[in-house]
Amino acid sequence: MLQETTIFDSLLGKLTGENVVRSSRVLGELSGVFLNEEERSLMDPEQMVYEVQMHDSCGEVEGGLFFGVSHVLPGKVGNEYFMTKGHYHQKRNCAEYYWGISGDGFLLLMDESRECRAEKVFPGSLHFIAGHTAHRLVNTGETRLVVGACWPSDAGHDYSTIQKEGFSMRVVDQDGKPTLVPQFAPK
Ligand code: PAN
Ligand code: ZN
Repeated sequence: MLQETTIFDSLLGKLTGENVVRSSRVLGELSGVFLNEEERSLMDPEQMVYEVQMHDSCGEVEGGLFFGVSHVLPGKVGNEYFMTKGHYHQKRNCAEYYWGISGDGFLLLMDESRECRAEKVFPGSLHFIAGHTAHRLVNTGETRLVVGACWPSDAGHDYSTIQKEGFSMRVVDQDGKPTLVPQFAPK
């Protein structure tokens, strides 16, 4: 039997065909993500911030893999660039690969002691995200930031820790330049 093919357009970072699942996040559902909540609430709640296209051919089984592409749109809430929610993996020891496809930005990486660093993301950049490391993409450019990803299908996503505690760094526009600023943990 001839199976429908899945196509990954490696220039545009577009994934189509069989077993592709798409999901998107709009500003209205990103409460508590950006520092300036008031500014966010004044913006269009339907404004898309990012979209993920994922190839799921095995489900969340042990030993499986997921392949995805994240498209983070250009934009800012106040002076803070559009970014993903960010997460630890539910299974903390699960690692992940990211690679830059198009656009410019940063990958924020934070370990469980809240030590945070940023890696520059650009077309061709490769990023190994070790286990026990929270990760978030930030688009500091004027076009979409498109980033490929591959991770264990049983990794799961823990969003609640980041929702509660945040990252210890934010990326903001200071005098037209992306700048990392410390963010103290909420009490
Ligand atoms: C990525 C992320 C994607 C969206 O596929 O899920 O960039 O970010 P959030 O999941 O933080 O909203 C990944 O890291 N998967 O494990
Ligand atoms: Zn992940």
